[in-house]
Amino acid sequence: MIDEKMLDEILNQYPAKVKRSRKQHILIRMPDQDQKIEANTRTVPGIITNRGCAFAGCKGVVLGPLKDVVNIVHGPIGCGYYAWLTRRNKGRSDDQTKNYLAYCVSTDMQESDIVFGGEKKLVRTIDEVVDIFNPSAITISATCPVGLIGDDIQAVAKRAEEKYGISVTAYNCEGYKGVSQSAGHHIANNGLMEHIIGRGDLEEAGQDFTINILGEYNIGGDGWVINEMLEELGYTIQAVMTGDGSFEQLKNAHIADLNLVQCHRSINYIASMLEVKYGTPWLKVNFTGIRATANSLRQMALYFNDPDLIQRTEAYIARETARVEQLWEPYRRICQGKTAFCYVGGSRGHHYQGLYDELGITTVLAGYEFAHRDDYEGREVIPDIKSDADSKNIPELQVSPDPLRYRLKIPAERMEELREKISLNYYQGMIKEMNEGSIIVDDLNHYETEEFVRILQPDIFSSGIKDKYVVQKMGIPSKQLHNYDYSGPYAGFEGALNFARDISMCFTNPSWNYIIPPWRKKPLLQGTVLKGGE
Ligand code: CFM
Repeated sequence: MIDEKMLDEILNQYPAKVKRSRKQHILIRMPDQDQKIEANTRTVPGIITNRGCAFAGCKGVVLGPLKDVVNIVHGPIGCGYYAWLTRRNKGRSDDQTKNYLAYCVSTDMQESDIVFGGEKKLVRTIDEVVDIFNPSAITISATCPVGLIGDDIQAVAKRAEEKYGISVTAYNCEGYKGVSQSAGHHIANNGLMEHIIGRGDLEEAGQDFTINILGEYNIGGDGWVINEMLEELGYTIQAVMTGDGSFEQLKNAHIADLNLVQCHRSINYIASMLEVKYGTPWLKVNFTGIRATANSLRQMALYFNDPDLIQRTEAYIARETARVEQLWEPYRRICQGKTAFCYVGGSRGHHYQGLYDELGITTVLAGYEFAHRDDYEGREVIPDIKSDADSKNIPELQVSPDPLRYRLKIPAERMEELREKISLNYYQGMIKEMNEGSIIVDDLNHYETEEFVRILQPDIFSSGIKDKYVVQKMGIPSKQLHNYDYSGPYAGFEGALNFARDISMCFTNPSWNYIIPPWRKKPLLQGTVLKGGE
């Protein structure tokens, strides 16, 4: 356990101003108090953070997984490297010639483009993309220099759209646009909402239980597990945003009767805007872990309130829980009593705690790289969040009810009744579910990582590639929860079983016995020899 005094000792290594700032980003959980945490502010220069940039959040996270869209990265080729599919967001298509995930398309700006402007080159790139791929949609994502030299990518997109009669949208997601990739999520959400969702001709769902899945990116095949489960239960999935998703589905996303929100951080803007514009409520779900998956399925069935669906859901949960619990018992025995750090970008820092708990593993430290206060404290704090120069940099899109397509999906009284029982249009955040004495850290940095690991000595550290090996060199296994260390899927019942197996392998791997962490070489107690008689 860490107390305020120990925390202070860790922070005392910082200059006074940095200490004051970092202190507001770290909490020791006291369940009987309303605790406030600072988040979504700039990382102090000089500190080694795990965060990415706005371009990563826009192109990499939200737009990149759309498989039938050619994503053009407008910038020098160094940024173009990240136009590759580096995030394990899998996608498959019936017509593989319309799946562009494997391609990397960049304008490869040169010095002359920086000096004289890059718009002409962007126009030529679009012509080439249409000529080679003939896609139904193109996106253009700007990297830093584009904003600095002032290329008007919006105007280029508009002209290309008129010229070719396809969707061409541009995103001013220059890396510096915000304090982290979170800014890029918001920029991408705005663009998709303004130009793509609602572009389709469909007026009605036409099928029972039609849903969209928001904030599921099909990392390691998670989305496929979820789709299979929901389809077996009788749901019709209109669109997934955006894992294995497509422009073709997305343009008709307005017809769904319910929007599921898996990752709140990256897509809550679209969820809220769809509610205002089309009257579609959203439900916060979490398909990580047996309990969370069962709970989410039950809430969905209750929303649709269909006796057959409710009964099918219960039968499915009973069958799958029994199957998985039997198979994972040996793993649970290995995991029982262990402790974990659970530090990921946004939602996963919260979601995986439930799965750890089911395996008998206690999360002693958790946090997010770039989430906002509502992801920690719950959406009720949104009105209290102060905007600053960085957040004002991202336009707030104003939407209003669509005169033709807005309709209540369920009667208003039923909506009120349901809000008492299920997470409709609400996310409670991470903190409320955390144990007394556990540590919550926003934008955990490498110095603090080393200090917290030294003191708490967790049995497993879960984070990403940027800190994985530092921690492993301390003799502690590290599980990447961004890309799953090339394993997965980890979603749903099947995924929980995969996770239990992989985590057990981390614990039973004998290699940790050969690593002596630095603190084992140092004496734990320090004493001084006093002169006789004193
Ligand atoms: Fe959402 Fe994500 Fe996450 Fe995220 Fe990400 Fe990711 Fe993530 Mo890496 S969208 S916030 S920007 S759940 S890429 S699939 S794992 S940091 S916790």
